[in-house]
Amino acid sequence: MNQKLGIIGAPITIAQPNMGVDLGPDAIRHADLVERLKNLKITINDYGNVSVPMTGTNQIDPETSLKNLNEVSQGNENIAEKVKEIKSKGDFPLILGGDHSIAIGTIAGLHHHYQNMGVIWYDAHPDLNTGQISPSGNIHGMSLAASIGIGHDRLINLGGKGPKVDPKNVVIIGARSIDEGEKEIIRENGIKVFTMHDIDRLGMDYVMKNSIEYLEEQTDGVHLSLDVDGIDPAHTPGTGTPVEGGPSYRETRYAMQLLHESDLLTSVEVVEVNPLLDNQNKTAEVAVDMLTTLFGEKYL
Ligand code: 4U7
Ligand code: MN
Ligand code: MN
Ligand code: MN
Repeated sequence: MNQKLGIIGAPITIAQPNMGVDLGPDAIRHADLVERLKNLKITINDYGNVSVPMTGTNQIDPETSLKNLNEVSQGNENIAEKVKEIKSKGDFPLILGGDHSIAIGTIAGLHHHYQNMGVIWYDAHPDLNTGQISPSGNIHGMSLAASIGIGHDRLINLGGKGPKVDPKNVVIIGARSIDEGEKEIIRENGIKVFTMHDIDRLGMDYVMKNSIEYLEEQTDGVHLSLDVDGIDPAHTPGTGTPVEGGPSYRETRYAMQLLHESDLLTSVEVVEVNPLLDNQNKTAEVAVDMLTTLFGEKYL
């Protein structure tokens, strides 16, 4: 793993309805992210937060069936630009969300640097909705769809024309809340998914090693998109769409350890930390434990 890290905050909040995800980057920094990474002898450039539109509504636009399309697109264009720029400098991009719509921007920014990039989507949800099939109209539930070229043109063509990732280069891990329309998209596009049942049956060790081997063979770079609601809400309560029955702190931390050992990842984002839903800032602390493990922090 590249030992020069470029951190950017991406505080989009209006692709989901709860107040407070825009404070995610600050909450994660407050949980000593930079200090802990520096202890690992990693060089850090913190570029601060990208500016994104903060005012939206909770109304679904009848024409697009989406909420705040213009504002979410604009914010993601800014994120894509910044990610592209720090990647060009040779930094390893670490993006702090913000709601999960930011993946549209980060992946768009990254895709300029790869021919065949892969994505690990660690999440309770597959985020494969479109305006037509979404039960909510919230764009944070559509970001993976947009990145593989499904959904509204504005989202698909953000930061460069067309799909950014081949659906065959995606592995979803921890899914346990999959909408009916999303199930169809998974089947039609041959997306590799390890649901919670798969993790229970096979164990996290097998699931991660299989995912790493699968992506290693066919990609030239792998982005980890870590939604904190992927982890069981017992450990990460401060998030807007928690789902019971997720992988534990230990299982997730072990998954991060295996990713560290594999040296597979070329960029990382952590999203959906909402400190207003968690007055202990426990969720951000867990996010930081996962990130430092990913970058080589050991128990012994
Ligand atoms: B997250 C949901 F209906 N699928 O689309 C939707 F359950 O980025 C939730 O994974 C989306 O947190 C959650 O609104 C988006 C819902
Ligand atoms: Mn998500
Ligand atoms: Mn989620
Ligand atoms: Mn969520």
